[in-house]
Amino acid sequence: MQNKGTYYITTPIYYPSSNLHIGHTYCTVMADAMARFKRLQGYDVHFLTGTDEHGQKIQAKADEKGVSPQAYVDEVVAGIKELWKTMEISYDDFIRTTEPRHMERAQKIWQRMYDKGDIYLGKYEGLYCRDCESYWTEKQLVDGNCPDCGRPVKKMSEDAYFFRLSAYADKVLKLYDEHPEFLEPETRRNEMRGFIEKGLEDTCISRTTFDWGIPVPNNPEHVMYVWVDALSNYVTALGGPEDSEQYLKYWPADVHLVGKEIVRFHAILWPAMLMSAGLPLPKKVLGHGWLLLGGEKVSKSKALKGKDVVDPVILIERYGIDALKYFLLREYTFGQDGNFTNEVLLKRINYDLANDLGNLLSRTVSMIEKYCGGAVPMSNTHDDIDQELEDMALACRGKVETEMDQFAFNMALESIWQVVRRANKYIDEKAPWILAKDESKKAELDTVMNHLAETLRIVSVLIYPFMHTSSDEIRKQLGLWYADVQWEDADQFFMMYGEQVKRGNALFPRLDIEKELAELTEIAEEMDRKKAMESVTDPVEKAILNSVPLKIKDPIEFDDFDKIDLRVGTIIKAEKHPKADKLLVFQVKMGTEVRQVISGVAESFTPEEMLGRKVVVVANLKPRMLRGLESYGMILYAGEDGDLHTVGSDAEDGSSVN
Ligand code: ME8
Repeated sequence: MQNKGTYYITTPIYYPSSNLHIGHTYCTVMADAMARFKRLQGYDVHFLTGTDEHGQKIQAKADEKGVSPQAYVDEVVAGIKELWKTMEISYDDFIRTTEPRHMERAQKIWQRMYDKGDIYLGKYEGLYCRDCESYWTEKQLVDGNCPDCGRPVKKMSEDAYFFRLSAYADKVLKLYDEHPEFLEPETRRNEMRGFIEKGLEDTCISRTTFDWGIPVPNNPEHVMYVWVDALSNYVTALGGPEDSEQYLKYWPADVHLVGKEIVRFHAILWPAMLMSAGLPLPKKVLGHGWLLLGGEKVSKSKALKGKDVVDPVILIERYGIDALKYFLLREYTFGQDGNFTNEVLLKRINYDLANDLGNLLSRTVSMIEKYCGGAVPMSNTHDDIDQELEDMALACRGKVETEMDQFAFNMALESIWQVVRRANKYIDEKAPWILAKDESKKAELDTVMNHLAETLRIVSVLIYPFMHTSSDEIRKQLGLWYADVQWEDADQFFMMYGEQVKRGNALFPRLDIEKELAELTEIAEEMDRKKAMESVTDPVEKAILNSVPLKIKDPIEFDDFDKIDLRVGTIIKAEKHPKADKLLVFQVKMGTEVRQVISGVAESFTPEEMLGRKVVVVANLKPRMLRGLESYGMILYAGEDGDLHTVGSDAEDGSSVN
């Protein structure tokens, strides 16, 4: 395979403030699919992801938990790495901003900017959102709150270093003009252009109010603003800014894939920092849209209220990695926001994966086993329908390449699924089960089987970047387990003659959507409750939130209840029943009347323990003989057999209990 050069792709480095959700997974899955696609095409790919571990928010989270910030991030980062491992994310490097390799090199980038004269000491006053680590002006606030996350902002004032961002406004605009491909989609470019044209002010890039950050060179009272620290990761992970093998090989990055809310940092601050530091600029910043839940961004900082599970770990456990990856890549249009619901996920799994792809595989393999003894036959005949399927399958690779060049994952998958659906239709049109009944149609039947096997082989190549586990399974069932996936093989049609197919498990079992939705709703509600609990300190509120309905008997009418006459009484005599070990015999004084009442509580109480106790008696229960002695009523007890308690009252003997 010819080497096509290098390809360096990055995801944002995520905040390890808490576990990641489906939104982070979305971005990483896109980057992974692109990295795998480029590798398959023959590029020398470097795929970087990581974690952005400094800043006040992390420090505050650690304080809340009573652990050091480092211990806090270590634990969350371990979970993030575990998630990527479970999802088989093929990153080449994982950068943590607390690693010395990053911290030292980020200081070098700072120093280069300082030496250029672009960093100076001043005073910062502004409205700060701790959650977004951003300063805002009064005008930018929405209803007095942070325009990004909607949380309250705080007035802050501190000595701070400033970066001469204003000096780079024209240069960044020129970059957009000369290299419009630097920032896509176009809507984001227009937004950023508008933002810059309103006037760029110098930006504050150090903090003194906390110390969980990279010390500023020569003035360790200050730590670097977390965005200057974080953005540097794309260079530091390679060994830059100093010349090093990886840095020279992969920098500048081919693409920084980021969510639309952080395009501002990547398309304004980052190129300005790099220009100042005298370093080459990345080739492209690509802003993707958000996954929404009920119209709102899925996010870590807002407690979620809803019935949809957004925890990727749970979804993967239930439906598998490929189902989730396929869904994320197929359902959403790059650059746009899209609603996430469990229902659309489950429908995609059933319709596209179980019905379309899974069926095509199981029908093909079982028919080859049944009609051809398990070996893929030669294609000896040929008609227009065969040709149409062949043409469509062969044209697909080019379409996928074009669509992937646009990051149109959904369109690439749709193109592949057009082939899958065409192949299923081909089976219905050719009706092999009828051909099989007629000896004279054997050659035609062989052609059908051959075309199906070849089409599936091409599909197995084309889906590899998106869902490699399913690709492997298809190839196993087609008897191709021994052959590596080669991108060029999607351009060949007749490669399968003689391969031994073998039926395996269903690729994607069909789901009972109603049942799954009910279970997911239960899980989501339980998670919501736990999340709400985390922020509640008041014990009463905690108890109310924790309240789980009791399992109780069927409701009764008030009239039914009113028939029961409950009275307070005092036990004035207690003794064992002469003929029954489990029974105690009491004389209970209830106002004017003293009654004999017998209870089966000898395993919980001695007669002495019961003597003198106030109890509540069901006074109008019909009398009953118990081993030769009459009982006139029933005493109420609480608890389980063996651990019973009397139910008392301070009220006078004989009083009614209502
Ligand atoms: O911003 N839909 O980290 P972060 C789609 N540390 N994507 C989403 C999403 C959603 N609802 N929610 C999050 C940071 N994302 C900084 C980045 S980079 C130098 C520093 C994805 O943990 C999306 O890619 O808040 C977004 O940009 C990223 O997670 C933000 O992750």
